[in-house]
Amino acid sequence: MSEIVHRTMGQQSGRRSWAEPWKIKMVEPLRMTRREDRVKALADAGCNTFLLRSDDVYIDLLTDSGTNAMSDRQWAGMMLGDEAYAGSRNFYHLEEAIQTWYGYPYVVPTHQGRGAEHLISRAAIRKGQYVPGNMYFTTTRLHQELAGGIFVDVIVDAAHDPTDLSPFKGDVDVGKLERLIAERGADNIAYVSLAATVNMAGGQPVSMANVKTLHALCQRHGIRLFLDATRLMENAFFIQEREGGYADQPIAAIAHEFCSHTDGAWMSAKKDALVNIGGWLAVRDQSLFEELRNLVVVYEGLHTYGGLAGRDMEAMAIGIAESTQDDHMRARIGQVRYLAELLQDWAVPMVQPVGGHAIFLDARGFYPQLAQSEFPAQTLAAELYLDSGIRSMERGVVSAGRDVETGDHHYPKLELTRLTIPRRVYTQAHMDVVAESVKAVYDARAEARGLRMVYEPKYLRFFQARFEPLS
Ligand code: P71
Repeated sequence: MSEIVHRTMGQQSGRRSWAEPWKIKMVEPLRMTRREDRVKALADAGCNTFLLRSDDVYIDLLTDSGTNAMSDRQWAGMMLGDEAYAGSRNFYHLEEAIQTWYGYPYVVPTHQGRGAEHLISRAAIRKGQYVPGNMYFTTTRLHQELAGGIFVDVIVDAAHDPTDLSPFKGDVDVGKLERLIAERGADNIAYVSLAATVNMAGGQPVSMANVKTLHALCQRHGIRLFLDATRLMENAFFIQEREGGYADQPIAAIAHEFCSHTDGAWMSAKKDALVNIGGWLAVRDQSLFEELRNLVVVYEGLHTYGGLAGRDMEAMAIGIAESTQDDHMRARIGQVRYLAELLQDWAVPMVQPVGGHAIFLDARGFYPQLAQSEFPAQTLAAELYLDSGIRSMERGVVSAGRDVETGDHHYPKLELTRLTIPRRVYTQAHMDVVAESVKAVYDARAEARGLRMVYEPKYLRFFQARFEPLS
């Protein structure tokens, strides 16, 4: 593990400049489209950006999931795939990387994050138990509910306010959690589900102080604390920047310390870990591990590949190490901030402070004339695509789905459209194009009419729902 925080060339000389710590070796052409093509493509896609063909997209900010550019070392690792059914050497490299950088002894690979969420939910939730978490994530909550759990949001109130500037808006409100434990009894809490950073809150971080307090509280009550480590390295960057005592500690050490306060973690490696596919689950308890290792062979594949090719595990092992590098993370989050600063100059409404992986535009701020049932964030995603072929993602009432008890829409406080930045993929000039397009859509905000949903699938409806413009 590196012991020092690396300074950029600019910082070493007291200058403001910095740049990406890599150069480009291979390029992929982008496709420009004309407005009339985009009108047709959007109608064919039922005004849902998930249903667009990527060939019809110019700059793809749908997600940072699986969209990363791999390094030359990762591609070299792909050639070293050991595609044995059992005991692939790449699995042992991955296991060692997770033990080294995250610190958990027992590792189960999965094909991606939701594969891991499925297994941990099945193994650790009894029907009717509560699962407190720092805001929901779509797939996480669904797997908890399918296992019979009842999700309870215990995030701090500030997380629900896009204008609140608190530095750690991902923190759990310890009072809320204590009240839940007092009301329901520790035995009726399956585990605490802690995500760092919190995707749906805008990529907001959890502080080290908070995870320490949570760990102590959970230990007092005999409740396990499991971490969604999907963007933990980004979270560690914010701790280094914002929390007293961490400025001189490398991200790697901060992340390791964070994990030391938890009983286990799962990860969608398609984010931080700089790969296109992969996930894992890792725990400290041997008997839980044995159950998970047994379940993985039912749902994913043998416990030394979990639905992945050997080459995927090798790329992941290398990507995990790269994700811990301070200069990598500074450039990654620096690019997100560059775009945010351009938009702030034009007073475009967005979640503040800006998080690690994306800009979350505040669709209510764009379209005060629309009711939430007219899908303001979905409308904004459609308008952005029409303007310039930029693809974003709705994170509002459509994503929140319906209440399992009442069947009504969940109406989340946050009605957001996410501009998600893939890692090491786009340049600063692309960010300029995006900023100008967002500004143009913002300037035309008074004309937006909203949408109605004309098709709604049963699970995770945002992926496949279809809409038509309201006239
Ligand atoms: C993102 C995704 C991918 C996604 C998932 C569902 C709807 C839309 C897009 C995936 C995450 C995540 C966190 C914190 C678990 C998963 C599932 N995020 N935890 O943000 O952000 O991982 O996609 O590998 O199954 O675009 P998976």
